[in-house]
Formats: sequence, C-alpha cells, structure tokens
Amino acid sequence: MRFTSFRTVVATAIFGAAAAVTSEGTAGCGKSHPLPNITQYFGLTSSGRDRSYSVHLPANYSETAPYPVVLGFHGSSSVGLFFEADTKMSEARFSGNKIMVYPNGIGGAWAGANYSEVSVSEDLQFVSDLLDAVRAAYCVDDSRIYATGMSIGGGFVNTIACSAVGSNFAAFAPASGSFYTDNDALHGNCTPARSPLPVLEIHGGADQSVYYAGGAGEGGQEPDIPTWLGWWAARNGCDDAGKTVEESFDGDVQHMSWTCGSAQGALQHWKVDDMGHCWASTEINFSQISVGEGPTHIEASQIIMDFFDQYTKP
Ligand SMILES: *[C@@H]1O[C@H](CO)[C@@H](O)[C@H](O)[C@H]1NC(C)=O
Ligand SMILES: *[C@@H]1O[C@H](CO)[C@@H](O)[C@H](O)[C@H]1NC(C)=O
Ligand SMILES: *[C@@H]1O[C@H](CO)[C@@H](O)[C@H](O)[C@H]1NC(C)=O
Ligand SMILES: CC(=O)N[C@H]1CO[C@H](CO)[C@@H](O)[C@@H]1O
Repeated sequence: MRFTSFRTVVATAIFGAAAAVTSEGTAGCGKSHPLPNITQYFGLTSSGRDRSYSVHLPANYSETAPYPVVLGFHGSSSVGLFFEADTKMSEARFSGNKIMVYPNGIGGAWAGANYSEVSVSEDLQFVSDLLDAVRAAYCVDDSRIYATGMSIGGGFVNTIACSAVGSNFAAFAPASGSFYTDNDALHGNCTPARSPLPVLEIHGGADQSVYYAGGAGEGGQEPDIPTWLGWWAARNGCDDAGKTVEESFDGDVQHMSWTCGSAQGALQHWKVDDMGHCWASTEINFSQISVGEGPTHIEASQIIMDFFDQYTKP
C-alpha cells in the first residue's frame, strides 16, 4: 500500500494579516478522531498473521495538522500497554505534540532472537504495513517518523535502522538494546538506507540481561556496546576522534556525542554505570522494581523525545 501526500494549508490570521503555514500531511489528514488522549487498540493482517497495536493521539489532536509519529517497541514477555505505562511516553510532557504508536510483537517478542516466533522479514513487513495504516488513518508528518524500544524492542529498532524499511524514519533510539542481528564486525546484516542515520542508545553499565560488554545473551550473541557504537560511527561517517564525553553525577552518567559530517550529534550514547536492565527514569517504575532498582539520574523518555525533535528525514 502507498499513500500519496497532499498539502495541508493552515491559514492563521494575525492582527488582520494572514500568515500561511504549509506542510506535508498524509492521506489521514482530514479524518476526524473523536477520542484523542485515550489509547485505542487496533489490528491488521500482515504476512498472513493477525497483528495488533495501540495508538495514543495528543489531547489537542487536530486532523488538519501533520504530526510526528513515534513507534515504541516493548521488551520481551511484554506488550505495548506495559511499555506505554513504564515509559510514560503518552503523557503530554513527553509527546504532547506527537502520535504515539505501540506495536505488539508475536509471542511477546520481536524478530532477531533465537526464540523469536517470526522472521526478521515478517516483522519488518509488519512495520511497513503498520506505517501505511497509520498514514492512512491519521494526519502524519511523513518526514518525522521515529522509533524507540526497550531490550529486544531496542534490538529490533536497530534491525529496522539496518534495513530498507529504515528509510521511513528520521531517527532511532534503542534503549538497553539486545542487538542480535547486528553482532559481528562484518555488518552482513546491516545496510542502512542512508548516512548519517541518527541513532541514540541508552544502556546501564550494570545491565544483567543485556550486558554492556556483550557476549551470550538470552536470545543469541550480542555485541559489546562501545564496539557497536563504533560500527554506527563508521556507518554514519562520524568523526570518532572528535567525540565529546560529558560526565555527570560524579561520573555515574556519561553522555557521548559524535558529529557525523554536518550532522552534529547524529550518534549519541548515554551510559549509566550503576543502572541495570530497565527504562532510565528519575521516577520509580515497574521495569526498575523488577530488577530491584529505584529511580536513576536520567529521564530516557525526555532525552529520546528531545533527540527526535532535532531530526527531520531529508
Ligand atoms: C490526557 O490524559 C491524561 C491521562 O488520563 C490526563 O491526566 C490529562 O489530564 C488528559 N489531558 C487533557 C488535556 O484532557
Ligand atoms: C498541543 O499541546 C502541546 C503540549 O501538550 C503543545 O506542545 C502543542 O503546541 C499543542 N499543539 C497545538 C496545535 O496547539
Ligand atoms: C540462544 O542463544 C543463547 C546464546 O546466546 C543460548 O544460550 C541459547 O541456548 C540459545 N537458545 C536457542 C533456543 O537456540
Ligand atoms: C510500579 C509503578 O511504580 N508504576 C508506576 C509507573 O508510573 C505510572 C505513571 O506515573 C504510575 O501510575 C505507576 O504507579
């Protein structure tokens, strides 16, 4: 399915003078949605399977304004509903101007792990079909579609970034990612659609599920995070020597940022030394409780949305 973009013209009268704001919107522009700010559940058929997802529209959703879209991929043994609650990403403080979409994996997982029930090509096709459905139903700014995810969902975000389907997205932000499909220096499975492709990763140095140092994970071999970042630095044409490192909280938090050609910060990494396998947040939540932790120093949902706001697909 393809949907052609059309132009939405929003004319605003300011002190009697008309200022026209023109921007691209998808086929869903003009379709009304009576229940914004309430997460709704949908299904579609992809590769012959029933798939499901949920959508949260901002409270002030207007069908004539094109919105950025963020896809949020849950971790293993989970569903979009839990990811949404854990990250709080549907709250206006994080996504007051964005459409949030939470896809559900088959068997609580995403492709790439040795226990995944579907192939990488099937899950990538689902992402493509899901984007078509979202563009058809809602007013989407096609140049501002983003993906984030946790654990195996973060790993799958990287799988998307490494594939042709990645061409639909402006930027990617995996967290605590298990990069099963991108785990050897030959990069045989990673052919990004363009360069640079903005990527930001957040990872706990004390992660006991997806080790910072890589190795045998639950669903296969994982790269160590610095090595994996080096691969993206090369793919994105970043100046590795010019990488900046900012430390905070007595060195517990390290923020690394690369300049890639003219794109400053097109590769970024946040390492929290004492954080385990959870969503980084200054507020307690269940992914922290489940690994016996409390709040950490940084707010992943805010960092990720701020990162996305910097990038538009060229
Ligand atoms: C949107 O929903 C949230 C959660 O239910 C609620 O706290 C908030 O007040 C709502 N916003 C508006 C503008 O209605
Ligand atoms: C909708 O509300 C958000 C804050 O939650 C604000 O950032 C955005 O500008 C508002 N959009 C419109 C069209 O008023
Ligand atoms: C998946 O890979 C891990 C190694 O990372 C291994 O321990 C496990 O036995 C494998 N599981 C299956 C079902 O192949
Ligand atoms: C377990 C836990 O603390 N869950 C909290 C996650 O955040 C939401 C939104 O702030 C709370 O309502 C939950 O109680």
